[in-house]
Amino acid sequence: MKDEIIFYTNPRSRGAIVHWMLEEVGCPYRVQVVPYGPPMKSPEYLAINPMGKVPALRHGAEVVTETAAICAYLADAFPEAGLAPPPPARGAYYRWLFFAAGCLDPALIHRSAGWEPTPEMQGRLGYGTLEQTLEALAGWLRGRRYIVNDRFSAADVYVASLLEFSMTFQLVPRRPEFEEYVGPLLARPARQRAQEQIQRMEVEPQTQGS
Ligand SMILES: N[C@@H](CCC(=O)N[C@@H](CS)C(=O)NCC(=O)O)C(=O)O
Repeated sequence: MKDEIIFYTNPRSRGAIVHWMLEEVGCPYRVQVVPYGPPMKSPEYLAINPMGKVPALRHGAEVVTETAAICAYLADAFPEAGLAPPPPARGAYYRWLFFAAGCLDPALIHRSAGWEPTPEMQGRLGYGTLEQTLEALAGWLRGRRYIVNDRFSAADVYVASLLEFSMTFQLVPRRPEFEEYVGPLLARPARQRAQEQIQRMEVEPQTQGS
């Protein structure tokens, strides 16, 4: 199929974010579960993602890796889903999507690994400290339903997913700004559908159609 979407993922991975995004878009896609270990480092899969990591997406001839990039790509490839603001109004959209991928994600991983930047390193790391990163994000989210005005977008799928993961694993305190923002987003039908499929994948880890 010319423009078939193949979604490479693992049920225990950032692939959950792309899964939610695909369900928001509503396009047909095929799930290819990539087991951790040798299959993810096989020549066949390294040809898709040379990092040997999930998620990845093939859409016809296009291959996209990096969770935030996949979310932004899908929003652009399926404009009818309305998951990206029009280009002149994309300031906050790009700002917080890139902030989450470039600052929040590494800050969370460093904290989960037990690594704390020294004051000298804080000046060199894009995120400074996790606390600074969270303060900046909380300041933006305070009183907002969505990252971009009154419009749900791919940026919400990504930011809300990282916040939910990090609060669940107690890397981030459950501050009201985060809970009030994340709560209604997690209840969206598309996210529920994605979660149900992920749970099924855990029990039946073979390739799935959707
Ligand atoms: N920067 C990448 C990170 C992807 C990543 O680290 N994926 C993990 C799962 S969440 C993985 O595939 N790890 C397996 C490995 O490196 O062997 C993204 O945002 O998509």
